[in-house]
Amino acid sequence: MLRGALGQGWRTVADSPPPGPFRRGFWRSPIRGPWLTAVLGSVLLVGITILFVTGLASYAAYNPDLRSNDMTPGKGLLGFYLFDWPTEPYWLYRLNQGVHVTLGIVLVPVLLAKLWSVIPKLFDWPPVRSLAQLVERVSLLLLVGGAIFEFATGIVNIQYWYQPLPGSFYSLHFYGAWVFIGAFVVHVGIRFPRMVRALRSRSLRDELRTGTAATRPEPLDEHGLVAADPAPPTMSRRGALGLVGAGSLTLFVATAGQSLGGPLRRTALLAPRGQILGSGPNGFQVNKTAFAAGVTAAQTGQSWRLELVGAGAPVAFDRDELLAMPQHSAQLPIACVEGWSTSNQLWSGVRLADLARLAGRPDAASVLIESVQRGSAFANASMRRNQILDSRSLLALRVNGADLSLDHGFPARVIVPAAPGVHNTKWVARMTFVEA
Ligand code: HEM
Ligand SMILES: Nc1nc2c(c(=O)[nH]1)N[C@H]1C(S)=C(S)[C@@H](COP(=O)(O)O)O[C@H]1N2
Ligand SMILES: [Mo]
Repeated sequence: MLRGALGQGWRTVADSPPPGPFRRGFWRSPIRGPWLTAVLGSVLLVGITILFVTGLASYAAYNPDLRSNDMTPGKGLLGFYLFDWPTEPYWLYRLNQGVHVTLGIVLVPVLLAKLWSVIPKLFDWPPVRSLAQLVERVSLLLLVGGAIFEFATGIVNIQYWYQPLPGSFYSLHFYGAWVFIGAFVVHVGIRFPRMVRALRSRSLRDELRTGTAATRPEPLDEHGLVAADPAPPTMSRRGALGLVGAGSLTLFVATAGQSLGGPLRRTALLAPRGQILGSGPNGFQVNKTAFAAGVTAAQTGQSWRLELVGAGAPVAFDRDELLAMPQHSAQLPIACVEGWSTSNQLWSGVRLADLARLAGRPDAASVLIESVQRGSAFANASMRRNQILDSRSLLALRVNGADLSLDHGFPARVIVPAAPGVHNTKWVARMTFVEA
């Protein structure tokens, strides 16, 4: 269509690409081709689907419809799928976010290899051939840009490196996910038959038996992935897949321990909260120390009170009064949104349900929990009725048989099964139980 409109001049430009990557002869790898692209693509198809589902679940785990919880208040219709986050199984968030972050990291080599495998398409010449092709190229821009954006923001976030972000991580990563997934669904919809055909064109088992010397290019394809002028092989397809697999495995070993615990904990060298510093009952990960949070001994000392607000006048208790109430225990992990988690810790303290009763709101719809900490979005959180009423939901005073350390939230912190770590507020000062 464009050709017709622009006539002879365009035809000349179209038929003589500028030198370099715009010419087909520039790309000479003999293993680049639809089969390799399809193998990498099918891994990404499964992996990215899991990333998307666990990502959206992670957002739901915030209970963003409760006041003070929502990090992306402008989400509008994109929150259509939200549901009440359960407290059962208690390890749900630990699993969800461990999978999201670990899988995201492990897929990086696969994503890079996939982009390498299709890079000649970036230099397609002429850049615009028809309207349909223009639309497709724009959608590919959203696809590739969206993938790089989601992976980059995710990794920057778990490394606590926010400076390069132009806005709130939560909103960027949330909106980015929807843009990316839109482009991804379109892309998969268009390319799925081609992917299946390419996968069937060669046998994986045979490829894994073929060394470099016997490696031959795939037959020339109409889409221009296969090199027109292939170089002699320097690596087999088996070698390429092995390299990607080894990269992914290395990343797995260097990060997964932060969520799995056990002996892998010590190999989680790339995870900022992977290792355990210190020992004893309070010897498990601290995300933010009291010092870093600006919480002082004066705020948590003798004068500290827990204030309960509900029906009627507020009531206040000091720590000894809380310790004199019925004490309950629960084995629960801390599971951070950034993917790291502790193994189960034995927490003990007062049930949130008992505090709701003391506040005169045994049937509260939600509770707003506020910390003595000032000036941080992590200093408060809201919990929903199902979370208040779970018998394992505690205002913890002790952990593993000892008083909470200051860094773990002394005098009192919240712990709720299956809730994201960020809602397990430390140094709690006030709880406001509300009816609706
Ligand atoms: C296909 C790629 C990805 C998609 C579609 C995706 C999607 C999502 C979504 C929708 C959320 C919830 C956003 C929110 O809480 O506001 C989320 C949260 C998160 N994602 Fe991803 N994600 C992807 C890749 C990654 C990667 C590669 C990492 C890091 C290795 C990562 C790390 C995180 C973290 C740490 C959170 C929790 C954020 C928080 O609430 O604090 N994501 N993801
Ligand atoms: N007041 C307050 N509570 C807080 C935080 C905080 O910064 N301030 N961090 C939260 C986050 S993000 C996590 S993952 C957990 C970590 O708890 P821990 O440091 O005891 O392991 O505490 C949560 N409670
Ligand atoms: Mo966290």
